[in-house]
Amino acid sequence: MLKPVSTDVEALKVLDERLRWLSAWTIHHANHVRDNADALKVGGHQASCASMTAIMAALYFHALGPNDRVAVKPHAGPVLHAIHYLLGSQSREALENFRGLGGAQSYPSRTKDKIPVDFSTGSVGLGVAITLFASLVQDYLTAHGWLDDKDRGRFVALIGDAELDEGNIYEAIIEGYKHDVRNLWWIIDYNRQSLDATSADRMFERFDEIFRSCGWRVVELRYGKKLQAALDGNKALKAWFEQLSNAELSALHYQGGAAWRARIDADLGKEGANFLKEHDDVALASLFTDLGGHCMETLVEAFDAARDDVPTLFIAWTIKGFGLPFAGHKDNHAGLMNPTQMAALRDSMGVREGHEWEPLEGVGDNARTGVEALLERSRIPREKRSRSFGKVAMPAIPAPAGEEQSTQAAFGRILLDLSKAGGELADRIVTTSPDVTVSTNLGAWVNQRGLFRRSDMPDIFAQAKITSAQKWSGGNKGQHVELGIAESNLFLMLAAAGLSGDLFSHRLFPIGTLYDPFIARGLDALNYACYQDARFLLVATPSGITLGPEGGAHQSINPPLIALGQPGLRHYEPAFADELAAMMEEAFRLIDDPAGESTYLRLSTRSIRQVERADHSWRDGALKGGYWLREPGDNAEAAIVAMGAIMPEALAAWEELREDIPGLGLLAVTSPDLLHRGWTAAQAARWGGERKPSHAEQLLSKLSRTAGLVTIADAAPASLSWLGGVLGQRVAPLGVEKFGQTGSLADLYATYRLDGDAITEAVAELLLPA
Ligand SMILES: Cc1ncc(C[n+]2csc(CCOP(=O)(O)OP(=O)(O)O)c2C)c(N)n1
Ligand SMILES: [Mg+2]
Repeated sequence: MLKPVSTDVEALKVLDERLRWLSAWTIHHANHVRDNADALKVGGHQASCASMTAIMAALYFHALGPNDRVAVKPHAGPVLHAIHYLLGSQSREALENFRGLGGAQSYPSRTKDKIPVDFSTGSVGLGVAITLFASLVQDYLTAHGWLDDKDRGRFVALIGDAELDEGNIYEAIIEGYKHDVRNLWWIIDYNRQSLDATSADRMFERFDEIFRSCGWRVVELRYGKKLQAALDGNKALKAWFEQLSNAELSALHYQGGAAWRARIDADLGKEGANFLKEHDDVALASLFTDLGGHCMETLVEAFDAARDDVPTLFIAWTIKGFGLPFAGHKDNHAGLMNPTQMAALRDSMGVREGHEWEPLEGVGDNARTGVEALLERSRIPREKRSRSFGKVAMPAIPAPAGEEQSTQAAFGRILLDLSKAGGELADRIVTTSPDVTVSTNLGAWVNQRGLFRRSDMPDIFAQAKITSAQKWSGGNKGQHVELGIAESNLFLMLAAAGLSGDLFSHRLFPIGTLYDPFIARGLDALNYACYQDARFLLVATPSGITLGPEGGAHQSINPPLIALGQPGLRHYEPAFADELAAMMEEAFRLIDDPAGESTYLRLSTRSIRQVERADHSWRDGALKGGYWLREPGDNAEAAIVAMGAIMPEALAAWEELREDIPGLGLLAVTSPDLLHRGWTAAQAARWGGERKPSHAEQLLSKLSRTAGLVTIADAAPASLSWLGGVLGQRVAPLGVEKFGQTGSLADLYATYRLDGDAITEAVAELLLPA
């Protein structure tokens, strides 16, 4: 770790005030100064910003080194922009356009903001936890020899206290403890207010216990130097102060000096008299607002004292809206100063009207030199870090041999073959799974490549010569990160590993496996990963009612619809092993392509007979979302449109019907997601003058315009039924619309109408004259 730069606390205090002004002004400008054509609320959080300007000044202008990465509490985004504005790396134009198209984003965004943002935030709790997994990824890269010690850094999360109610934080620290994570600073802006009100008093002492028991050092910054000294010299006052509830404290902060006086007088009587005599109202208000999170000396000392790698939780006491007229008011979360209040703040800060945007406006000549020197010395990157793409050689991935296979088995086989063949891609794959490594068929890969542990973990069963198909030993060259059953952690791990090329300039190829229905359990974290453009391969298996006897609770219905609506994630659902091999090759390529994305493979445990291929012409279509498995006749009046594991039923129905219905086609859909995207993209391009039919249009235009489509998937029927809208063809949608139940495949397919009879009936109905 680098040593801290020498510090000028006075200059940091000036910067704290500058951040408070600039963040408040940026929000004010967007709400009250800039034209607002549609009269919609613009919003922003002046109180949440003011709460942590001192913390952020101490961090960015003193404590942070060039390799440290920070997740900033979403509603303190304007403070981060103000920091970069002072450093010269954010433009006035972007601040003037805060929350406008192309302007500084409402919440820090890695992809959309022009300043360096290490982690996007917005959905509270997730930005906190991703720092833990990013630290684990840093350790992984170091252990594998890709990251030098000099390039290692600390991972910092700036946290609103109400974020601590998000359960994903506790899931993460439990997992972190197992992996012995380090180099973390989590700093709580403990203003004891959430969005709705002041927060519950009783939880406070519990938080530090929870963290301590997960191996964290907890540092409480309750008092600033001035208040600490006053309370140390006055036991009665201290005892009185410490018994005030969160709500009482906040109310007193809001009411100010006279209220403090009245309350002390009422509660302490004679015991408080001398103290009150020594302080006028202004002094009282200033003294009691001197909490740890606003005291520069306290913050600098605390950060300097925590420079080892022990994960550290700082609980910095603050006042929400510190220094602003609504400080401490329970309703201040989205509160905005009115123009009169803003003018008063401007005057009190020595900012001249018309000079509001000047970075160091109001800073006197004496202080200016120190402040400028501090800005100059700040070691945080001014530019976005470069992203690593396109550097890894991609091998061709052959389809595993076998007349009968399931896509899940083929997935395990492909990884095993990749591992055995070796090479850069195989070395850069990191797999992870929330306690379903074996049941999602990662076992053979893990046997080959081992578990990742910072210190060696022997396989006790193997040492005892107990027969097992699965080796379970770990070491620092292992390539599988074992997770407990917490799907949110899986997605955060994929997000962090999927950003390795961005955070550390070393691309990893993360593969996460889980059961398809449990995607929903981590959905917001999945969305969060995609929102930041993390790149990974998600393999969900088993899926659908094809899981059979394992029952309804494990059968997934709607994930294809989730994928259809999820930007940044490409859904593929193969029926055959050769399709899967092509899709995995494509997924790896997409991970390493600047214009790529993540991929979701929906796989099945059902072993099915593989089709014979005359050539490779199917491959291109399969990667675009679909191909004719059985070519239709020209202008055919009907087609079966099928996806995934029920392909044998579709093929059998096609065989049965083809004599009666000449030209009947069978369209294998491999990605409703890609077909839909292509359809809308072609439409948008047409408005721009480009006339190229989408892949779905090309496929379906082989049929007559009046053709009927029977769509069938082991999923919600809406996954495919929309295809009728592409050319206006009629559709009979088959799929799963009710929760599944246990049963043999034949029984379940008959019950849920996913069998040949259902297809035959549906085709017949479509072909009946209206
Ligand atoms: C997952 C999620 N739920 C709800 C919200 C809406 N929300 C934004 S901030 C906030 C309260 C934040 O309070 P706290 O974390 O204490 O931050 P403060 O503004 O007090 O610093 C809520 C509920 C959100 N952003 N994310
Ligand atoms: Mg709060």
